[in-house]
Amino acid sequence: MNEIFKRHPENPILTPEKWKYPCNAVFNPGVIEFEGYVYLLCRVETFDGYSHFTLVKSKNGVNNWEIPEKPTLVPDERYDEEKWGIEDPRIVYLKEIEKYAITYVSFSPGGPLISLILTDDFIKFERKGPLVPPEDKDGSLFPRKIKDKFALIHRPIIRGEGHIWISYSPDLIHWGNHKILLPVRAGMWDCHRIGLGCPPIETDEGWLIIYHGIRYTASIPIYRVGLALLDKESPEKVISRTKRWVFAPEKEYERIGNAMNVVFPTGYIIKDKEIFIYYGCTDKCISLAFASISDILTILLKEKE
Ligand code: BMA
Repeated sequence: MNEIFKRHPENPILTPEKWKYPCNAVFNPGVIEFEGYVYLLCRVETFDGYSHFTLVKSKNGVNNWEIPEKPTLVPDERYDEEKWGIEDPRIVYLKEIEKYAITYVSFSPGGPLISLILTDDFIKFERKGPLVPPEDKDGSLFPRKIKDKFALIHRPIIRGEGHIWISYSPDLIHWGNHKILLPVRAGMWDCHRIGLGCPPIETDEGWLIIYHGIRYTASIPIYRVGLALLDKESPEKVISRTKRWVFAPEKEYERIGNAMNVVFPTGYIIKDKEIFIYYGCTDKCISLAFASISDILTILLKEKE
């Protein structure tokens, strides 16, 4: 298969062995460029099984990571929904309120749900609480309002089905206009569950969506990656979606770890017309893959629905 994503030769770029305190896993990071650095808000799992976030930074986004001695954000006991940990952050800069929005999974005893934290400096964090009830994961806001509303992509589990949904809000508190955006596809590689990977990326052709798709095999689920393109001003209109996956677990660090056969993109940066995707591998470590944006859009426009 002609792979459009190339793996970085230094993969995996971050592992638990590089951490400054004992942990079992470092994976599924939220990613943003801030003050000349690439910031990765990493999900870190400790040996009690709970997760928290640690912010690491690097000038080139590949190596020389500055890793702090202590976690950055730990579950807050005043918030019941964080009782079983916080997981899988996605970060966008929200133009209209001039703040960074971190959507993350807070693991309540009632199930996982998506919560919101706002920050403008990555030092002080303002918890805004849950956006949607459980069971819900893989949430990201769009980086700007659409037709005067904030928009959220998320993956509720309803009747056991895991489709990607879109919802809108006037104030980041009240959510409505819920619609299935991308359904699972019976019989295909993304037939069992799908979920947003990186936050939506605005391109000349529309919103680029990088998502993970799951198929259960006889032994274990396999997490692979697909692409979709959404209309700029009405993102619930899907312009295109790749039939085949564009990235799949192949390397040992993508196949064997805490989980097996998992590549799980959660953030990106753009440099010189290339997109760099940061992805969790097997719920254990973090890797980097890159592709040309024009190659990605060419594939998507060829597959227009
Ligand atoms: C999903 C999430 C991710 C995890 C993935 C693979 O449901 O919980 O945190 O990386 O499964 O195990």
